[in-house]
Amino acid sequence: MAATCATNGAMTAFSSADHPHRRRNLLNGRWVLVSPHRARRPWQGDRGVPGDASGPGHDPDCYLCPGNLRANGERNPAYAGAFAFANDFPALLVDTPAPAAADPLFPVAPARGEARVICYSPDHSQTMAEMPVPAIRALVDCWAAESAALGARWANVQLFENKGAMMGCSSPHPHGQIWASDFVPGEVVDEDREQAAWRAAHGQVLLDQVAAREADLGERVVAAGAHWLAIVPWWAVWPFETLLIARDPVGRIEELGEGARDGLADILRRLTGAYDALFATSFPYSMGWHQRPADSADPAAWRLHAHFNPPLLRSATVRKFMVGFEMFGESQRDLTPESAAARLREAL
Ligand code: H2U
Ligand code: ZN
Repeated sequence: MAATCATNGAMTAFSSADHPHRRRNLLNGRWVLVSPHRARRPWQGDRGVPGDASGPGHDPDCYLCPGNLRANGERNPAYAGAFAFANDFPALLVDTPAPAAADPLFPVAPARGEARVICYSPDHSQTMAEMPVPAIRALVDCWAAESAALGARWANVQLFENKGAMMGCSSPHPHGQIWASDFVPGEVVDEDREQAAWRAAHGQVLLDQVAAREADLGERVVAAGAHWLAIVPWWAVWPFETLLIARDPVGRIEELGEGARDGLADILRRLTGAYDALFATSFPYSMGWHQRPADSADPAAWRLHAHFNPPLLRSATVRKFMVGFEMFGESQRDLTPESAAARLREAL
């Protein structure tokens, strides 16, 4: 019996690099199961080979390239930097009838908003990892202008990018999306609640404390600058998930000063470059900004940040699936956040 216990690890001292444990996400309140011992299991699944990601700077058939016709027949201008336009197939509409009073068994609420698309640059083939830093800076300014304009009209402005076919991206032309809504979506509601609760309990801004401690410890840091810190968070769910935290006291992207905008362009280039280098592929991800919504429970508790959630696990084609326990229980990971951060640092 004693031998069984020892094999299970119950008799030895706890090591977060070896023993299963749960970590709590302080931003959304949910738990993740970490099972580092499982990283040693054999893998006979898909191995695959990466495709060739390079291509022409302009594609005459692309809906997003400058001067081309979009799917709805509108023509893109000969734009030079980042270019935003109203999504031709928006998920939210500005003006739409409200549903009738609710039956408690079939809860329903109105949903209005605007959806926009941002072409990162005129170059059809340059992903963020390949764009020159000044071009990324132009994208940062575009995000900020869009967020300010939409934030004046809508309760929440969600900036995001789905990159790569694996993440459901519909066009290889580097682009992101904006969904602005008259409601605050669930993820932002959770972060608003948790950040407010943290400041009420500790008297400090949660992400300021996280950034200061992580910068000090270093083991989960991927890249750092005067205005930004990129870490694999303690509670990361995706194998190479990162959290990019603003170190200035800002809650929205349009509040970033000149230095922080330059710094953001620089760290985005380094972080996405490390991702591409990790498995020698144009690294797929879904990235999204989280910023202070209207009617926040505690506006001062908010710190602007971006999440990068990439699906890849072992190679350019072997991805993590959120199935089984993850789907029916809670999120789980094998690779520790600490070793993921070390591998990303090596790829910088
Ligand atoms: P995704 O690749 O993340 O799906 O984003 C592309 C968006 O671009 C998608 O929402 C819009 C789609 O509706 N789009 C246009 O608005 N016009 C077009 O001509 C093509 C695609
Ligand atoms: Zn294009």
